[in-house]
Amino acid sequence: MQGKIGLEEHFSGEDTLADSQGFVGDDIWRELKANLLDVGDRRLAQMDRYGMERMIVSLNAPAVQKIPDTRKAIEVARRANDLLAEHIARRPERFSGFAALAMHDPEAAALELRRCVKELGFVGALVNGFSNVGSAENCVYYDLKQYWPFWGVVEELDVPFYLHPRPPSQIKAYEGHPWLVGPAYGFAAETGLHALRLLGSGLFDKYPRLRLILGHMGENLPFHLYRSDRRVAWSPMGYPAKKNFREYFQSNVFITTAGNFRTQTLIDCMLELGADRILFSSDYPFEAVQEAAEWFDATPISEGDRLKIGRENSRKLFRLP
Ligand code: GRE
Ligand code: ZN
Repeated sequence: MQGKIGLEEHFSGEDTLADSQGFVGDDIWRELKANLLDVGDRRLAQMDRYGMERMIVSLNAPAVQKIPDTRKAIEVARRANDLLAEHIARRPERFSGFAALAMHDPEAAALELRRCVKELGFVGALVNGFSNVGSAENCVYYDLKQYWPFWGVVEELDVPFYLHPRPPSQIKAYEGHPWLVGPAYGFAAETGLHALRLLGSGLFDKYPRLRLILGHMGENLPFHLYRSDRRVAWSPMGYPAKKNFREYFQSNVFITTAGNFRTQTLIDCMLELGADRILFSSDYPFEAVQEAAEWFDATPISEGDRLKIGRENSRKLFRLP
């Protein structure tokens, strides 16, 4: 399929580059590093070759979210956003941007998002999970009440918020099994839990036009929705939200195919959520555009659904040309 749009596609400047190094061996790192730093010919060659018209580009992980010092986090986010804007200005017909945000300070995050949308032309935010505020031990989640005014600004700006993984805060459970911490499992466990915290907090009752995007086919949640809904409905612990998780998934949540190029999983997501809520992505440069595209172009779904997932859902969601 030609004209695909991807929205979990990362870059880095020098500030946060080292954050991606620990996930791979030295041999892979040399190429990954070059791919992260380039928002130009290197990635355009891949996009051209495999029918990807546009990438909505975002900063690598955990980056800003892992910097305990609030002032420094704000500075690093701002520099990353300015650098991304320069990259996009060179090829605006191929690249768009998501804002990096220092969620440590919800007011500053709202201001930076407004600047990125209104002045830099970005189409939303991508944030790498909880923030370490003040120290590496203090892990702050965004369902907390101090974030609600921030979410009000996201709704007002009418742009989606992509909740992207980072390694889990509850690292004790992974002790002795470092291979589990990253994309093998910990990323999804952490991010799925954070998403359920947001949905179950009642945040989306207060701001019903908020849109949340999850990568990697929804961080395991589509597979688990039925059970989560059935059990919170009977929980004696109380459940603060007005609707069940499935209803929020049908009105407020989108998922992407980033890093999860599996037809069986896609079909489950289509059965649970419908083709209108699924968006093609690759997770470049942690994944190859080639693998994402060759799988997606051949996966046995209708051509109408392929067009929606590959392009049209994103075009509408981000008001792209
Ligand atoms: C990602 O962005 O999803 C990612 C990383 C690091 C390793 C693997 C991966 O940031 O998928
Ligand atoms: Zn990613």
